Amino acid sequence: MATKKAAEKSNVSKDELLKYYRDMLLIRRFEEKAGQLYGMGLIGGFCHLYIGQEAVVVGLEAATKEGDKRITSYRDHGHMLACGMEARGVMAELTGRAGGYSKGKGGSMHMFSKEKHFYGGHGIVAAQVPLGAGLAFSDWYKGNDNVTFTYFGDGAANQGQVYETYNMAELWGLPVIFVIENNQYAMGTSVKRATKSTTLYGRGTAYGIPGEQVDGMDVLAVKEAAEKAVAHCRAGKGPYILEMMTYRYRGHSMSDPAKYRTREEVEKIKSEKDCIEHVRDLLTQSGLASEEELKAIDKDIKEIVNDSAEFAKTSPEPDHSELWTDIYA
Ligand SMILES: Cc1ncc(C[n+]2csc(CCOP(=O)(O)OP(=O)(O)O)c2C)c(N)n1
Ligand SMILES: [Mg+2]
Repeated sequence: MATKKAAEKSNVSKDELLKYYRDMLLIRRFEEKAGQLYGMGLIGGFCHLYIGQEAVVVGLEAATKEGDKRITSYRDHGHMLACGMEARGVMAELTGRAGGYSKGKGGSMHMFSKEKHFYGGHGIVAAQVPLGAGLAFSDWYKGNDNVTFTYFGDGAANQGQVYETYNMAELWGLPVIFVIENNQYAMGTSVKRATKSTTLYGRGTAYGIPGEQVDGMDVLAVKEAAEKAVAHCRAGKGPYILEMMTYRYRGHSMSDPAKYRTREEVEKIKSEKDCIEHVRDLLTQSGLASEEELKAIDKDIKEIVNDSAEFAKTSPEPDHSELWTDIYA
């Protein structure tokens, strides 16, 4: 497992660390705001927050280039923000407004951006896995060196379609990185209650796909592993599996009785492993950034998030005429 120590040794600049700090903080504050708006009744339907897991998507995005694609599950707001989609458009979609990425008709789990190569947002567990291989197939077919990042959870990793996809992806040498976000739980079921085969990345061995487990709370370790996986894919060597060991701080969705784990378990991870605190410590303890510099970033992020919430509250609801657009009849 790539460790924090190993990552700290890697040569990382102040600018790079500040970027990770900023990008992770944007996701955290955005999600906290989404949770508030949900509580106020301004967001309806399902809403799955990404709080705690920010280092995974930010570290992986650091290894991407223009043209790379990403696809994920319903826990998707962080992935959108990390690939550069606008906070306003994401928040307004959550509140079901016309200014949202799907014109207010999709909601939390159904947003896309062709421009940023973000292909959703999928509510059916593991459905995005074969779709991700399909996206990778399109690049393989065109003969370019783009890579598709296909994210799914530890629970999704027990779905049959994942293994059919592994087989075909390796057989055809598709440029896809399977990112397992192992946050230890699938709704209320812990990994250990769901399987005896708990090293999820190792299941690729049966299909000839290499993989590794990574400290997903450490953005530098994530980035390092991502670069290795990306190089493998771009070199035409086929798929790669990255199992990110991470943790979600909030409930599975906004309605979660949270009876399957103790408050102490959550607090322990928050105090010992938090991904944002880790980068903050790296910056301040090394003297690379001052408290003032970080405070200025915090303020900036707060403004972006407040602005997105204001936009999401004031953008109009979709016009009735929109009922008949963007549908297959
Ligand atoms: C095919 C299918 N089965 C069941 C569900 C209900 N369901 C929604 S999320 C979820 C848990 C998935 O957990 P995991 O893959 O670990 O992702 P996480 O929520 O932890 O990000 C389940 C069982 C579903 N949406 N689709
Ligand atoms: Mg999970």
